Amino acid sequence: MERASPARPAGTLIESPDITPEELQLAVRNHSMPLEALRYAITPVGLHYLLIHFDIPMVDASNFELAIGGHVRKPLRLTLDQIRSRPAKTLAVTLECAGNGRARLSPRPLSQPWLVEAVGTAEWTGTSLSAVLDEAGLREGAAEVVFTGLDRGIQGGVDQFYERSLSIADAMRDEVLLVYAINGLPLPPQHGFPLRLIVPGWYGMTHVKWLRSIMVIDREFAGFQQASAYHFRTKDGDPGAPVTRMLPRALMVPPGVPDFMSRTRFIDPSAVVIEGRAWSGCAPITGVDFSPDGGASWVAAALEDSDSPYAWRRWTIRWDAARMGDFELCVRASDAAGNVQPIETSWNLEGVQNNAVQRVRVVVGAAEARQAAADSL
Ligand SMILES: Nc1nc2c(c(=O)[nH]1)N[C@H]1C(S)=C(S)[C@@H](COP(=O)(O)O)O[C@H]1N2
Ligand SMILES: [Mo]
Repeated sequence: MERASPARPAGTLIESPDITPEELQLAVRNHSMPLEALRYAITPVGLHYLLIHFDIPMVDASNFELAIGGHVRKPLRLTLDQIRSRPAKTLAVTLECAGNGRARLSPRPLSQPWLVEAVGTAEWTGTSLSAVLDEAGLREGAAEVVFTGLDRGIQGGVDQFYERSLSIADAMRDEVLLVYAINGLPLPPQHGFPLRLIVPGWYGMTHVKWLRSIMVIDREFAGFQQASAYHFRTKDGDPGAPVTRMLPRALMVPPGVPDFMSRTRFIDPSAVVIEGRAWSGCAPITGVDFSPDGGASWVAAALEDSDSPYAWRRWTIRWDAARMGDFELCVRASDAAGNVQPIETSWNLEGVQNNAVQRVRVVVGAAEARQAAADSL
């Protein structure tokens, strides 16, 4: 089904730094994680970022059934109780939206205008997807598994249920879960109640919420969110590379206290410990570097272990903020696959995978200067 496009469809390139009403509309629905929440290893549920393309469906768990079918020997229908009575597994997993960093691009593709904090880490509890697929029995020629949500809307002129696919090999990995709980509580509506997919290491779009069906197909899935969206393309018509696993990123808790409007940070002259978290979906994080001078010089931060290979790692570094003045703090992560966060954004049409380094403006000693000025009156 094709529908008329709105006046400014997603992907329209915006030259102005001003946020449009359409972006504001998305931004108030889909919030990011406040950076101070990087202090928690496990993000409290209400602080975890959210991304919802269409509307949050209201689901009655008492008559919910997940359908598993398509290219399988034995199609299944599972109630929530049946899913919850299967062997359970809990994993701490960091999720990041593929569009994180989009608002920093220039020109900026019209879509959810994330800065840098579209991320969160939760303890997800669910049951193994591969065990369910084994029970259904993949038939000869099975190629991909399609995950369909209950939420419907129009994007790119296409009327669709939100759906994404995985290759059989990716779907059968041990860590891929059908999840019904977050941080020990049933999923709240906004995170996919009653059931969602979790694919550790992959960007957010893969983790289909409000699952209604899992269909095995014998060809490549051509759905909008798979074949059209989520590709790294620099020009129209370019087939592009599909977005899959999260590139490395480190974020810091901005030190000191913020100015209400600009969020510029103010700190007293002293030695401070800067802390943050770093993650990559490609390979383990091997290093985090900190720069107190906008990227002119870098020093290695101390990295802590993480309880889960799929969750971010804490890092700390002491910064001697003895000198009064303006500073631009930067942080950058690298992983064991050789990926290093770039200094500059890598521009693309959808504004995906922009993992350029975080920059935080800090003013040291302004409070003292203000106090001294007040004292001298
Ligand atoms: N059914 C459905 N699943 C979805 C989405 C959606 O709009 N509908 N958004 C995806 C995207 S783009 C992201 S980044 C993650 C966000 O998950 P969260 O809101 O639980 O943080 O959910 C993914 N799963
Ligand atoms: Mo996303």
